[in-house]
Amino acid sequence: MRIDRIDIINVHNPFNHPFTTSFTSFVNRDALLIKVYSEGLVGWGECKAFYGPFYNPEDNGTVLHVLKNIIIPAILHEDIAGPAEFIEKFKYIKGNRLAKAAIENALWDLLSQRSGKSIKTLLGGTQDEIKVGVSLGSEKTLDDLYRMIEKYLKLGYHRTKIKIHPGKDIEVIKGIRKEFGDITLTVDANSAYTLKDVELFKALDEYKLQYIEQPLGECDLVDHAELQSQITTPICLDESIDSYEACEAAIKLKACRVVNIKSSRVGGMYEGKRIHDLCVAHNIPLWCGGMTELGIGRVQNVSFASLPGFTELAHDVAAANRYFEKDITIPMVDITDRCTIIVPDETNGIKYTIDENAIDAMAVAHWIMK
Ligand code: OSB
Ligand code: MG
Repeated sequence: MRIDRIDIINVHNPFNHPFTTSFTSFVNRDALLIKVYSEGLVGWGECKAFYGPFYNPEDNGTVLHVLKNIIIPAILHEDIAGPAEFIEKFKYIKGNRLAKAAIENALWDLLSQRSGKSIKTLLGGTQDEIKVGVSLGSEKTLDDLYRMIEKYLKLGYHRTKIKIHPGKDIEVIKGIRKEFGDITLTVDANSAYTLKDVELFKALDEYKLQYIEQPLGECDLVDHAELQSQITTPICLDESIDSYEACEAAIKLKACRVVNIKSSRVGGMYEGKRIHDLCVAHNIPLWCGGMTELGIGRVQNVSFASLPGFTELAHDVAAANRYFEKDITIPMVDITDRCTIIVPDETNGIKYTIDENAIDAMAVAHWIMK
């Protein structure tokens, strides 16, 4: 596929409700969209970075630098067979996986258009629909959080995940169990604790969480292994799994019993699939994580989550209206009455088109490289 031109569009889409984590409070999705022009076709990718380096070391500024100054100049007017060749070509660039994934995703889109096959088929996905859960941010009061939990339980979301951080953890969980009984509940600390908090995590075992997501620092695999050996609740790693090698190390060290794959965090769906296969081979339950994506990234997550290893656990791939009044795909991603999302493929006729008018309306900056 010859690369003729690449546009990067920075859009801001307001959240219908602020999303508060242990690291920051988001009021909008500030995202970079990637438009790759190739031989008469246009492939889209969505970069999953945020406006600052809070979740992982990259942010929109670093992505823009790496794409504009390093990756794009090296592929413009060149031929790239597809995602695998792209990843191999840029192996020499350390880290910067969100940047790589943004282009990689657009190449999957182009490959899909050229071959007439869905991304699900190209990846080897086997599932027709995926089971969704909800990730809820922190709220000012417990009552506000309860109302949010109630709202998504009523809509049928298969699992409730809440954000925790020091000072807002065990009491919140205790309260939720009291109010909502034995719902499928998980917590995500986004690295807010250290091994000094082991007693807290031991105390959480009583609340039968499905798993505890990323309790400790992203580099603390050894500490996660120590923590996992002292508690019965499975640890699920998110931030720590930033590569195939990191996942291999986590499995060897027994640092977790569940893995959340965000293909963007590991450099794209090609790498994500390799990690999926590794986890399946080790019987590690998997689910697909989210980054409050706009429609382009959300649809690609749906396709990725159709891989055979993503079975019992619900994904952080909600309906688009969980975050936004308006999105950039037509139709907006939505749930079925079973609270699943149908995976687009060649046979079911589900097709999302990119709403370029909506993108224009949300755009705050636009770079063109040709
Ligand atoms: O840790 O999973 C996370 C959002 C932004 C950054 C990190 C995370 C999240 C979420 C939201 O939990 C998942 C989603 O609904 O997209
Ligand atoms: Mg997480």
